[in-house]
Amino acid sequence: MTTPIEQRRILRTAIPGPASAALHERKLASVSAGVSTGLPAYVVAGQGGILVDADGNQLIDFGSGIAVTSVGNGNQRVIDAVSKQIAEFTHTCFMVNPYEQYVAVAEKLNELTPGSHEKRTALFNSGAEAVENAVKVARHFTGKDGIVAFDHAYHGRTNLTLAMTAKNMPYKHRFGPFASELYRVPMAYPYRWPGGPQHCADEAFNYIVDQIHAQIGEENTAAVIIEPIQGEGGFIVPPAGFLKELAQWCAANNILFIADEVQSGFCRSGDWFASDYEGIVPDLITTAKGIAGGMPLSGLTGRADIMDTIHPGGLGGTYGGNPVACAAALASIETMEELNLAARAREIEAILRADLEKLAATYPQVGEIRGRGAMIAMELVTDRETKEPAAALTAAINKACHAQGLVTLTCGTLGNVFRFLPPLVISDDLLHEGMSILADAFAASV
Ligand code: PLZ
Repeated sequence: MTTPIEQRRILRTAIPGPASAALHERKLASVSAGVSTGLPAYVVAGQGGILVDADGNQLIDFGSGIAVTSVGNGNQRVIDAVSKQIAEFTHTCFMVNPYEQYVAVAEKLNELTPGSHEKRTALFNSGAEAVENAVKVARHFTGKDGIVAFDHAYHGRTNLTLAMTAKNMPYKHRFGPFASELYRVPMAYPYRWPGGPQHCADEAFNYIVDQIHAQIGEENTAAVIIEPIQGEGGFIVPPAGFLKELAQWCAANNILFIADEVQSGFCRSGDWFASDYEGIVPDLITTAKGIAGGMPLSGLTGRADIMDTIHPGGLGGTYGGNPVACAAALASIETMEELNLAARAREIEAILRADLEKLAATYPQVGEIRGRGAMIAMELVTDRETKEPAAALTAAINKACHAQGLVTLTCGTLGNVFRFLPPLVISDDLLHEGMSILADAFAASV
């Protein structure tokens, strides 16, 4: 057993404290300036909803390392599984000598992802790598080139996925040229849809399919890729029915529908996958982040007829489906099943929403509260009429939360969305305390 970390916030020094500041000096002298840190309090331990820093401060975690540690840091089942696996063997390369753990994760993904059809899975290391492989598979299977992505999309930082990611700063700026045959269409974003939220689903759908027809041609379009709830782009939830209509149109036009569930998957949104809530069955689905309790692992799961058209050796990589990461995934998935973390995500939503509604009733800067499960956000504006994005206010609140030992994250193409991604095992007490810190931070920043 690891030493239990009391699930409460403790502030011993300023955040960051002197030990973190010293480490940060070393970071600045050794790590590329291109790799920045949101809150430079250096972590030495973590469990459940708490991160401990180098100065002994205990921080409340509302970020889960960007939606990764859904089962919590220090999850005993993950620790045991990983320790056992490390003692047995750490690596063979599945393409050289296979092992059961990889197969077991593939079986689980095939079982849990939407749809009861025959499926196949391939495992990789990062979300971006899963998305890259989704594009490779879609092009190979359809014999077509065009890939359609959305405004506010985030699919990764590799060259091909950057072509799909919508935001220039900091991701794309001066890193091009990017991969070709990637096209962008507007996102069905109810809060900012010009014709108003009630017309967003239909107008967006009609506009998008017209654009694909006119600019690419259905016969040249391999796939449409979408995050069922957009993550980095601002936790944008498309209007009810939009995803279903789009998926049906894709099917009718021999275009694959790819759901990027790297951020929204694995109980985060209150279901196993955000696609489940909308009742959509993607042809291909990408997963990562929450799948393996913090170990690097990602998956591409899809219709067997699509995934099995690839020639032997066409998919792979040295580390993809590493046995230690697979052991962590199996333990994480078991934890999610046993604790019913999808239901817990919905409870977290209820707690967070109640407090966010209070903020919205007090501050006109809260433009919209949205999201599902433990993937909730508020979009901040300077004025509810003009909806002018309040990026500076968002950054100020974030900074004020950090100073009080609450690890928070922002997002949004315009930097004006404040998001909540706590571990799904966090206690109610920590959620309430975090929300009261947020309320103080809001009051001090407006
Ligand atoms: N698809 C939907 O959210 C990763 C990125 C953080 P990787 N999002 C966090 C950052 O600034 O780099 C993400 C995602 C969706 C793909 C990815 C990419 O996953 O594991 O970071 O490659």
